[in-house]
Amino acid sequence: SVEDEAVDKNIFKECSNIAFYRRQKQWLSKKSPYRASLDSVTTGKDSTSFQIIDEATKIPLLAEVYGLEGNIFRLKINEESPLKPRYEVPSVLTSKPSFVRLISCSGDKGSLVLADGKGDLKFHVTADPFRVDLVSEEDIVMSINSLGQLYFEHLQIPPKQRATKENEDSASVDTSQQENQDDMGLWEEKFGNFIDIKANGPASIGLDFSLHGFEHLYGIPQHAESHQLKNTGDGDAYRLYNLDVYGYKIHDKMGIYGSVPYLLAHKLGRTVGIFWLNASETLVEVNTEPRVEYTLTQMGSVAAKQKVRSRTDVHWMSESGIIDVFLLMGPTPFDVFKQYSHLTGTQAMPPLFSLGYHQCRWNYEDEQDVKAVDAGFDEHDIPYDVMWLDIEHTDGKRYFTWDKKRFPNPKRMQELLRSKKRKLVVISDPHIKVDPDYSVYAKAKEQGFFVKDHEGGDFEGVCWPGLSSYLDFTNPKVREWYSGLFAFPVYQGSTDILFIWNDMNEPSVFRGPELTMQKNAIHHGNWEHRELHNIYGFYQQMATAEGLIQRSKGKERPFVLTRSFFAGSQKYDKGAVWTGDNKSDWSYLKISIPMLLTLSVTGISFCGADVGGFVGNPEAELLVRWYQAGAYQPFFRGHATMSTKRREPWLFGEEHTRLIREAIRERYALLPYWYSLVYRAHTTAEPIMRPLWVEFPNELETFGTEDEYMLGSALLVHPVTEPKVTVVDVFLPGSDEVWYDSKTFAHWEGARTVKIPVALDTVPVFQRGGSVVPVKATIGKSTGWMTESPYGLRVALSSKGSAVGELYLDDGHSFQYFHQNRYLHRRFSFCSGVLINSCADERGHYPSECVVEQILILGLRKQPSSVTTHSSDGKDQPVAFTYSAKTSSLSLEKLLLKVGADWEVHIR
Ligand code: NBV
Repeated sequence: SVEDEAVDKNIFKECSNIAFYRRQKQWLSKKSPYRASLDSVTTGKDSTSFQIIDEATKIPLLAEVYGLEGNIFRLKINEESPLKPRYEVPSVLTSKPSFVRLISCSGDKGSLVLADGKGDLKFHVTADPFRVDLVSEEDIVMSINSLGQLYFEHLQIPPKQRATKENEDSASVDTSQQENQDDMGLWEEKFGNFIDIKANGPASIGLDFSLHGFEHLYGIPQHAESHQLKNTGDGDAYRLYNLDVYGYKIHDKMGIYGSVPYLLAHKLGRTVGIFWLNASETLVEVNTEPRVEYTLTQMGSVAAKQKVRSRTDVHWMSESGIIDVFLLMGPTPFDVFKQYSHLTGTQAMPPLFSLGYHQCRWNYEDEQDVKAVDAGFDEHDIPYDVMWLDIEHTDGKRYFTWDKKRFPNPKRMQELLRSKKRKLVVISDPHIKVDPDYSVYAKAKEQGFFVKDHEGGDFEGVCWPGLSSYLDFTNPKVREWYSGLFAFPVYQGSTDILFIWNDMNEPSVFRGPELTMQKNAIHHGNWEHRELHNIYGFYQQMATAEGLIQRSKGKERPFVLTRSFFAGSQKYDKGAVWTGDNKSDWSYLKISIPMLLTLSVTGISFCGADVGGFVGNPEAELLVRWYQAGAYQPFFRGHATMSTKRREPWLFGEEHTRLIREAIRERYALLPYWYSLVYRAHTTAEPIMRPLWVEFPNELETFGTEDEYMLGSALLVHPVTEPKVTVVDVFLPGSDEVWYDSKTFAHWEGARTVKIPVALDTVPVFQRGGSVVPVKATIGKSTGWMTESPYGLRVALSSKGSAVGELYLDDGHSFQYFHQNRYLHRRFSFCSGVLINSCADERGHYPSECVVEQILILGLRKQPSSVTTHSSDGKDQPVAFTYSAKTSSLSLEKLLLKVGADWEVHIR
């Protein structure tokens, strides 16, 4: 059956099949030849540069060091005078990183010390052998090239040309290279039946980073692996190479759909980040030495204190491009998130509907099917926001068209959805059917908008439509043209409730090497595909999002789901990333948590996994558990592949329908909290889903936790990911914390593991003492349906009897929150028996008629004698209340307190 289908490892490369990996490994057995020439130091406006000389060949590299606002260093190393320019990744960095002037403050000859203005961070360059130490208050946080793994292949004239030109001169170099060519893959590289001919020859780069005192590293998605990075053994590096891997294997370091070449390291007292800006195939080795002798050779003083500490070495290797690395010096996890967002942007603010539940399947067959599924949700009283159509909705996989038989009247279908304030998402892939009668193909062909093969013709590969060409989204002109295809008059049958899904954009090419595009295909600017493979999908999503913005004349926020992504996708996507073709198996439900946590800490907050599992048929229990978990993950979509049985939420008997309904309804109840979290991700780069170590950075026990996580700072979620369990062990962190079971209201002090009994209707979610979570008190058909519905506040008191929280709201769909400050940002605080609703941001204004109708206070030790509300016009009103001594909870109902007004509730 499909479930048992294993990933064919012959299709995909292992490290040993990768020539640049073999070359670097072989070379590293030798002594590092690099010396920095500090006589060559020059100080420019923004950067300081010097040469790095290869002692063997004497060919210089040029190093540039930049200081960036907010504890960031950037180190660029390139050839000083390459034969031709090497690829530098465009479009990822935010337009204006602000520079800080680095001051050189070195005494001795063999080193150079650069400091930022504040002087507590130093960039210490040792000349021979070349090495960098990043020092904070006399403590070496990180060293670069201390293992001598700096590696740089200089561009060369192809051997054939060289042989004819400078016969004698080059003879010695050439013969050795030609002899070795087969297994070293310098000018060509074989894999299976594929031969990669390399017009530019070898161009690989590499560098090592030693993180002193660090044992916990995270990041470099995408892999179906644990959240904490594992040590990589021989031939087992983390691979960053965007690939379409159907039913990918879990606990594997092979590359899947997207890449973010960025990792974080955390230890008590400091978090740092390393962002390796390179879009070619990249490998990362990680190796932790638990206890190593530690000597501070140059820095002196503190050495005595720390003789032994752990260290993790990270070795980055890329096939081509330049070394361009950003060192984010923290010191806290939230500082690092901010630093990374200065470089690559924050999560775009998605429309509210996209935080609702999405119903997808490959495929909803026709308009009738869509109508019936839509009605099914209403019949079963299950809210949902978005209906999805996969590739079969098109006329022969020609995107931007409709299959006339199945969907004769797409606008009528969208009007039905609109009447319930719901939306439609349709798929649009990057491959374009070779068909001169298909206008998208004809126009792209005519204008030369396809990726070219190495001979200069349009690249052709096989995908869903049969023979296809691939739009070259790296070309700004192609993006502009593609964006225009989403204009309402151009995209026949589309309306403003239609949004887009970009799939297969690694890109997936059925008969290509590793199911992707040949590396020697040619892009705009004459760049080979190998230089930019990992950023191809990023560009499609960027163009799609731009198209949706433009069709609304700049007014509406887009939503675009993408399968492939790169560093910075969060800023263009205005939508989500999902984890591709997972399986209907408990192990895939379980691994969805670490996979999403990893995306979250690398800037991609709006992410999710196919609920139910894409491949295979989940049993009812698994499906229920998956809905319960998915309801607490940012992008919440049920999806299934073609050959699976139908699995709409009501097909598994009444009891299971009830459980799924409850899970989805709880998601809708929590939407105000979700939306406020998204706003935070958007404005201050705080991830929505947070690994425990982020919220509890001083507690070692949290550093490896990945079966539970924080949703924002208020909720701890521990999804049940195993069958037939009756009890789960939940770790509640923080010795000063109190935690409340969000259903039973039972409470515990933190820094302990508690055994929570679970039935099939239990979702272990705990509210942190000291928090206020805004909710919706009544649930409707869809988020749009609920705009006016009243709010509730769930207040959980800390051990000191206080709590704070916030609510962000706006129209949920336009850019007016941004251009006209049309939003409300409220702050709720509880202290000494008084709950206060006040303004959190005076700039925002939004006319909301909504009221807070319910308030629940957990952790109130004694029954109040009176509860009164005070409004800003001075009116006091007594309020009826219910107090439960058993659960120490107070509940206020039927209130009419305007959400946007200042008021107080006094509890005496
Ligand atoms: O378009 C069909 C599927 C889609 O449903 C799925 O979500 C994607 O990940 N798509 C892959 C292509 C084919 C998968 C076998």
